[in-house]
Amino acid sequence: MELVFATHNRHKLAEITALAGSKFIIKSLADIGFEGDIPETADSFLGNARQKVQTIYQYKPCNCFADDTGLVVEALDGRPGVFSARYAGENATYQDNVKKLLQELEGISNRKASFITIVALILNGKEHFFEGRIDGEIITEQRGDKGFGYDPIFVPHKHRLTFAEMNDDEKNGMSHRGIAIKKMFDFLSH
Ligand code: ITT
Repeated sequence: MELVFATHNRHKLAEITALAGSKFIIKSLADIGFEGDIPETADSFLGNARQKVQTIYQYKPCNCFADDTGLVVEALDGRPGVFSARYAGENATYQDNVKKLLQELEGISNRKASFITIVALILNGKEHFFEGRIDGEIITEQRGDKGFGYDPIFVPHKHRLTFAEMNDDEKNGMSHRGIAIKKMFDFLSH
């Protein structure tokens, strides 16, 4: 079965392609010739995931999905949340965002945080949603150079390594995105 993944994020594309195995063929936006921007202006993960997948469906009706993810930090009342990509400003890099978060948490002992992913799927014109979440904590210094985004400062609950110190299989096996995508693949397999 072919599915178009509505993302401009190459790290996400690599993670999901690894999870797809041989049953699902994941097509990128480049594969369908989509080069435009995908708006994500909603105030919830679900709203943004929906906006992304609908943008692609309107461009080309097909079976497609999108993921919206954010890091929710308890001591910061849930920030950066839906603003995770632009926490340090509109054109912020991953490093800018990580540094800003570490600064905001300086001197704060409650380091609890969760990654939350909502996947929106359009299958034969009908929408479906899947959620994945992993709890953990934000450490005080960056460790590891794999993964992307906030991975170097996030250690999942009951683990010692950051996501940026894990290989793809390890991260995928427990991550927010891995959980949500596996739910979608299970749904599609039945
Ligand atoms: P698309 O919307 O094109 O899929 P994006 O990078 O904008 O790509 P999101 O809005 O879902 O994706 O993610 C917002 C930010 O959250 C992203 O820029 C990263 O900084 C962070 N993020 C998302 N998934 C992550 C992960 O698995 N590990 C670490 N940080 C992640």
